Amino acid sequence: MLRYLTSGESHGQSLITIIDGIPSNIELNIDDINEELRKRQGGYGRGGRMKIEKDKINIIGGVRGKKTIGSPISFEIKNKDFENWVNFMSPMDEIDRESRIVENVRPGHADLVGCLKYDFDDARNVLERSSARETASRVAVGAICKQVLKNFNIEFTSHVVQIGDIKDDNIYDFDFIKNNVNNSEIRCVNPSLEEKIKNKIDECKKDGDSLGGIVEIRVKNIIPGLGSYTHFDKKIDGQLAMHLMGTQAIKGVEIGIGFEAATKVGSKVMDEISYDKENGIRRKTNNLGGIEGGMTTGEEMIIRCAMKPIPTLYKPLDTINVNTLQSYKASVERSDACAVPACSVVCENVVAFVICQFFLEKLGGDCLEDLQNNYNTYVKRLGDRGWKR
Ligand code: EPS
Repeated sequence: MLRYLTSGESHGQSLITIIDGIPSNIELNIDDINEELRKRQGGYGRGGRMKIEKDKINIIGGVRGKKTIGSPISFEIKNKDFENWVNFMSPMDEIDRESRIVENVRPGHADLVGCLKYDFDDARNVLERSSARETASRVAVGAICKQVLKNFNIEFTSHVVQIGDIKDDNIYDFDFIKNNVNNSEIRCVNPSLEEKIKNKIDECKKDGDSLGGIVEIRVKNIIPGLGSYTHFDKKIDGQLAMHLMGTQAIKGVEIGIGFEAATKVGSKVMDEISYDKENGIRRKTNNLGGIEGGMTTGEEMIIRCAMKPIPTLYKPLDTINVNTLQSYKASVERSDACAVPACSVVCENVVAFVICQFFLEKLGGDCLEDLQNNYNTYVKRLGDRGWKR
């Protein structure tokens, strides 16, 4: 079972991650992993922190001479900002708690309930871990998973389809998104919306407010049969939703046409099936986003995630002091006005982890060679049953 654990605070020394279950003999390209980390740091609307950090992965274990060896892979991503926070964050030295204490808990952040649950008088203990800084680790995990799946031609892309109330209603094909998304500062492939959205972010920032949005993740060249209908926790859509909802600030996940399916009659939702010798088994539409009965159909996967606006507001909302219970305006921490473009990179890599988990579960293999053999056997059997890439 492919799994990972992350540890580390936003302004601590570094983020530490261990992934267990990556087969041996997978060649890793460090530049590709760092490129994903760089993309996550970007996007119009980010705040001052991203000018300090230059995220890079430092692999510590589980890899030799650029190839995985089947052992747990451990890596570190340093927080450069730690230098400015040593006196407040050092794990084992005396620290100055008072100067960075957060008592006026921010609505929408984990601050209040975190303090109540873990019995803290300082929400810094909560926010340092609940911070979206941790998504750097999750992106690196996804980037490693992508390098496993690259051997089987499985590709990923993502883009921003909405920021605030500005929405891109166009439907794009996979390659168009992949070829254009990195040219946009907001990861939106509709150039006519670029300025409009950037102005909206600027306005919002000036007002001390923040913006959320919707991102779309696409997966190409997937095989049918990842996941299962046989039990709730084996359904790939269930696991995708769990991992995506477990990502900071995500409030909703849709597969295919998602919530819209509830408004239509069945005949306008189901993807009709056909067969011809040349193309094999085909679908006329892909409303269900490449998943039926908790299993991949082999059609492109289409997943959307709604990100709420970031809760740290420069024009703060009403709250209480968690210790005195008196009314105050919420604490203001340095933050981003909009992190939806970064969220698209994060969610894409979270999806890559889940796909890799199901892929390895289906096809197993301690090493790349076993995985390739199992893949070829399975694809041949599917071919005999009428499925074609
Ligand atoms: C975050 C607040 C900001 C963001 C941070 C998430 O950090 P800081 O308080 O240091 O300015 O920049 O995101 C990251 C550090 C990152 O790498 O994405 C929050 O409160 O969640």
